[in-house]
Amino acid sequence: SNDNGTTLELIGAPTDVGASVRGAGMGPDALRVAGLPEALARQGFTVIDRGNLAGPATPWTAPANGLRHLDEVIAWNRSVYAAVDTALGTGHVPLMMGGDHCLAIGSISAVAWHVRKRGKKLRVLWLDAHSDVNTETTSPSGNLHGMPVSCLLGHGPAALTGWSGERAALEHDAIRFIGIRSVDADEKDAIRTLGLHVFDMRHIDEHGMRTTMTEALQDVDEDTHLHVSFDLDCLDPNIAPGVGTGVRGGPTYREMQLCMEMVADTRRLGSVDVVELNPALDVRNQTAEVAVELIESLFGKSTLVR
Ligand code: 6HN
Ligand code: MN
Ligand code: MN
Ligand code: MN
Repeated sequence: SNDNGTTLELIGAPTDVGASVRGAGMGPDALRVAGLPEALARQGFTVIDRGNLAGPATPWTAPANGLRHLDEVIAWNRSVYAAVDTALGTGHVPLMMGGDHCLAIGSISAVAWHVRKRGKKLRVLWLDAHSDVNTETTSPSGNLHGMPVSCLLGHGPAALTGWSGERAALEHDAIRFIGIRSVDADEKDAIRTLGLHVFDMRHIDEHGMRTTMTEALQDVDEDTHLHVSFDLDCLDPNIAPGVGTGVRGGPTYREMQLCMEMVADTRRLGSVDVVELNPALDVRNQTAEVAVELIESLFGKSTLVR
């Protein structure tokens, strides 16, 4: 048979609770409509679609103490944490389908716990137009999808930071940002203070995606667990209009496909988030279809002819 021995678990987290634009809650079903489970099964994976997690409705209230919908964000992240934890505990590769990017807090916290328990090294690739490193004091919006990196580094409300008894899920040098081009003034300070490793669009323009990915994947070895947190607004809005906070000037289709292929070449991919897909803003589900094609590349579908 065509079985490659790896089981992928698709986990839907249908919520826009961390955003201020409605619609990301339809993301998981749009990915299914675009054929994600079938595409991965064609590549030889055993695919288990866990369906959609349940959680509170988004109340659409104003931020309180700099944070919008904190209780609901906590509830959603707890169920994401539990589902990702279960998948990893069974030896499966979790693919969390958001939903907005605040859900990476629960997802990556679960990943970090398993990686630590196994004595492995974690490398997170944060593919995004934004750096998502705001806090309740710096955020211009109060939206928690702009704060997951801070929470994962231990800076944020207690309920979103101390997941497994550790202060922080991530050390600053476990993460690489790729495709960044919209960073708030205080986020720039945070990037400098925390010593984060950023490959912004200017870097990709000047050095190309090949060099950028070689750098971002430096020191990845057989003991490394690679996690890809793929915010679809990383892509240029020309090919991915279906996102709530799009920013012009992102990677082309082929640049992002090369990025994904170079991740696949490491054979160290262990977990994935696909977030910020907003079908209400999409054109004939094209962003979901582009996402499916890029995820196929991420899991090893190659454009190499030889
Ligand atoms: N995302 N920096 C802005 C904010 O509100 O903090 C935008 C964040 C966007 C977050 O796309 O995952
Ligand atoms: Mn993001
Ligand atoms: Mn973003
Ligand atoms: Mn460093």
